[in-house]
Amino acid sequence: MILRTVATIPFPDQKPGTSGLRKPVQVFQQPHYLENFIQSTFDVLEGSAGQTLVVGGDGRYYNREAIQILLKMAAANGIGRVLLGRGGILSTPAVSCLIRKYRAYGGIILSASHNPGGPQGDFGIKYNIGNGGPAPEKVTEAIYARTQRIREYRILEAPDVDLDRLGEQRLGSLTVCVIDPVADYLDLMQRLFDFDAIRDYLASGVRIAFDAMHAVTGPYAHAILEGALGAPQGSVLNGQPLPDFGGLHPDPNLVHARALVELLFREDGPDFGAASDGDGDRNMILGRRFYVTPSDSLAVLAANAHRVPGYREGLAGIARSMPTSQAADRVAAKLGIPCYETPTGWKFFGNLLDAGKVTLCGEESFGTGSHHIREKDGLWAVLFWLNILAVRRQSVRQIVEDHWRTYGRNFYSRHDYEGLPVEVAEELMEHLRRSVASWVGQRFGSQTVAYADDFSYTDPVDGSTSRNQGIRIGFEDGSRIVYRLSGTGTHGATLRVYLERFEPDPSRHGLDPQVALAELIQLADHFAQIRARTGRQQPDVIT
Ligand code: VG1
Ligand code: CO
Repeated sequence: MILRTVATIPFPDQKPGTSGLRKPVQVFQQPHYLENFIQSTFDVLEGSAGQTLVVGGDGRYYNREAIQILLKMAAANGIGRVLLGRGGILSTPAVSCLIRKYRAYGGIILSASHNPGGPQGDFGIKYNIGNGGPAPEKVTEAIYARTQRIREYRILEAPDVDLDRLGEQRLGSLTVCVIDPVADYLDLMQRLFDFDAIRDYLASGVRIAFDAMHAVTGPYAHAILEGALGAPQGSVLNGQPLPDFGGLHPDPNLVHARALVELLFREDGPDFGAASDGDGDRNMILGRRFYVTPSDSLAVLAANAHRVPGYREGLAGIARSMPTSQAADRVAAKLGIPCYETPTGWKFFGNLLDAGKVTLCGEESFGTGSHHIREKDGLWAVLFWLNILAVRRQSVRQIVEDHWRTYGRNFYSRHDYEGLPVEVAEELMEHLRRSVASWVGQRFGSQTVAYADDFSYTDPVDGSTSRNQGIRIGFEDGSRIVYRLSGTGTHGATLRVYLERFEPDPSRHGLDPQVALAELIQLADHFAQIRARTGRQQPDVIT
């Protein structure tokens, strides 16, 4: 085995976004591209010599090749041990679980999460720190700064590691330990949820469908839902991870998880349905002929947490990303606990969780999680729902409608305009940034603007400030419109428009959200001149 030092030059575009570095596969396949980013990451990790890293990916195209490169570079950079999921497979929440359980130095996840996969799709890489969570901005900024100065990287010339053989293998001074990707995660879930109660509930004849979308959660769902919990074989759909996700787009929403939605909306459909994304940290929850918005899901979990063993002691607090609806705030108020509002991206929850200030966290983008790890967790959310259903023995629809009767309903929707020219999207945001302050106090239709700004967040734990996190326009009745540009897309710009209106009157809770939000949708276009500036008549994706 030869340790090689390879000369390289910087790539200008290696700035991590909302969650790691994501690019088309072909960009990652360029000579030195992946290597530069990995070396830059190792360069900013102080004291990593001899330490343990957790490594795994979502099984997408280029996963196995990237892992071989990563292992050889870890060996050349003095890492002591790598815990690697068999076949190169680990979900994002499983990585977080393993880092914490084995007190690893950190972890590297090969995934572009909800982005499409395959040779024409996207690839990604993200670094997680010792608390198990996504690297905070000061770390990702240091990695990026390093990528702009890199001159060489180190790699071991050695035969490939057998990714599929459990047990230890040596790569120079590095020990690669190939582990079962599911076991430790299952163990953690069994300590949080009442598996006996869920097993009884599933044995009572209810039917569930979990769509793994040929992404990473297949092995986890087979082992947990059909194995440990005894759901009938066939409850897990598309359960085999495939490099191209079987042609599916593993983004669990009403558009991309269409087949599951159609199944659940049949008269004789299953009682409970769920799906997760590429790397297993997202979840979509459905009942028979019923869709639960992620914002409502967070609120329902919070209101029912005392029924679940892992949360019986109560919640310290709740955190949600700024564009997520304020449904959870109402539960927090009733429970007498604080509710924090953070910028978009799971990395902002890490400090609050570490400091014990919050127990549950959520984002409108199908992300929910808790202090059990430091990532959002798709299957965890599914088990949380199943545990509540097992205790309450009501339908998903009954539970959510009952929640609305108690707390009122926060009508909510997100409109995405994808693949816009970058300049058009940036000018639209700049126009808003310049104009919003002048709209405060003005009346538009039935709404009066109460506040309007570009959201800025100061972390209550470390005092760091993150600016320009989304334009928000708040109205006197509590309604909101929020605008952001996506930080995970790889083609052009994606504009996200988030809409929210509170409705206390139960006789109006059955309205279609697009109808209930019609005035706000119109105002959102009026303020940002979306149609005029983009030429688009409607959004590409509505969730
Ligand atoms: C999106 C979501 C954000 C989420 C992020 C990563 O980011 O809006 O809430 O944390 O994806 O999720 P953006 O910048 O595109 O809006 V995942 O499951 O793709 O890692
Ligand atoms: Co994800």
